[in-house]
Amino acid sequence: MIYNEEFETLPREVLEALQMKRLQQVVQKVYHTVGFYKKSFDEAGVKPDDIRTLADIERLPFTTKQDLRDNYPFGLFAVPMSSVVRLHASSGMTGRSTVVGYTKRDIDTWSELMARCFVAAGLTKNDIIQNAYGYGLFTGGLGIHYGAERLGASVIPMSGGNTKRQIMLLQDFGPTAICCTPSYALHLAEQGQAMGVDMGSLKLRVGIFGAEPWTEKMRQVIEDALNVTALNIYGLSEVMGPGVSMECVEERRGMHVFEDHFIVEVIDPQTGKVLPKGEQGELVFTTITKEAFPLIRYRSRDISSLIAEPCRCGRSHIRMDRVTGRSDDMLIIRGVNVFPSQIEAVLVGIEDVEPHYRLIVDREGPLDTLEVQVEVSGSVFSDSGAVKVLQNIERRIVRDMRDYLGISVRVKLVEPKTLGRFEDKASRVLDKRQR
Ligand code: DLL
Repeated sequence: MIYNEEFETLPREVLEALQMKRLQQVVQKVYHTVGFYKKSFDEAGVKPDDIRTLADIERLPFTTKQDLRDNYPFGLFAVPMSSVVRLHASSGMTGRSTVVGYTKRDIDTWSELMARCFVAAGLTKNDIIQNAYGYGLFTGGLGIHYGAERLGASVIPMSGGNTKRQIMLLQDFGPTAICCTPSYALHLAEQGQAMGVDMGSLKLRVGIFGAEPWTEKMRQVIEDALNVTALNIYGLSEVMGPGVSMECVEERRGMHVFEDHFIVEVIDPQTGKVLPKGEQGELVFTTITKEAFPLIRYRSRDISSLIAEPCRCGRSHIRMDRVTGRSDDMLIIRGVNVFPSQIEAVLVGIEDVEPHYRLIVDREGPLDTLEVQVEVSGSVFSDSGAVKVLQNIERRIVRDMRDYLGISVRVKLVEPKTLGRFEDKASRVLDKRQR
């Protein structure tokens, strides 16, 4: 089944002609309405009229996360705030997070693309969908919610966490589909088992998992534990949120990028050169229909490759392979994106904490864990009430990480000069997770 048969199966030449027309429109629009783009196009020596073929997209400069931060909060919006009906933001402290806006039509498009995802997963209006992505500034909760409503399915707006209640609703309301991060799906399976619930005999038949990298092996484990068909969904707030691309249940190999709304390229992250289809590199997205927050050649930092062969599901849209990693140091801890620099910014704001730290990322059962090892100043240890002071510092770090970054951490305070020092580029992160 295909939600929007007309647009999802357009013959490639027709699709590319549509992309071309929409690209020209968006390039004109941003050049004339967003100061940042006028400047960056001028610096690159390219005018909107120079974009005459799809290949000309390569002449346009990239946009980076740093550009978004530099224009925080609304500097890249292409419409007045009176036309913006929704804001979302990535995790992070004020000034570091990225803020995205949507017009009514943008929300409408997003809802349709999410509805396409559900239909690609084999769902219909007769399904009951438990949405365990977080509601709030994160795009997961509301993005999924609006799409499920557009489809006409029954949504359980459960949001993240509260595992016992999730399991109770899985039993009592009988959802046929669940949406959450893959690691949370594993956690649910384990907790359910521990509560004596037969997780394989629930009504669930489909799981839609994304927001963090996962593997074929994890797919197998989740499918066995929950007795579902597990499908991969991809998206990023900057480009829209969940629903930029989605696996089809027929093939389950690669996620169809909704190319009537986005142009996807893969580049060499070092040189910025566009790579031929099939080669691994960094995904770059251009939005061609967004009104409030159009993005030109946005460097996602996600590493993947494109699959150009036609898919047997009938969709003509190109597929992207699983995201295998990132070309920067962003960590994804239980679905929350965080940069080590953000953790550092929190640490340096705390008295008696030195800027020498290590981050140990691991996985306990299905859940990501993050241990922050950090040096405290020598004076603390000579203090007669050292134990109490140390406890307070530890508590403060845990609280600030939760409040500012939305992550829960374990803290290990160590004496000055006990963590190694770096002569070259510091590598403060030890990621022990096996993807
Ligand atoms: O994670 C949007 C989303 C919500 C996608 C729910 C899917 C389901 P951000 O918080 O902006 O948005 O994080 C985007 O998460 O650049 C990838 O690094 C990672 N990511 C998202 N989906 C996948 C996936 C949402 N299926 C960042 N596989 C992206 C691997 C993913 N990584």
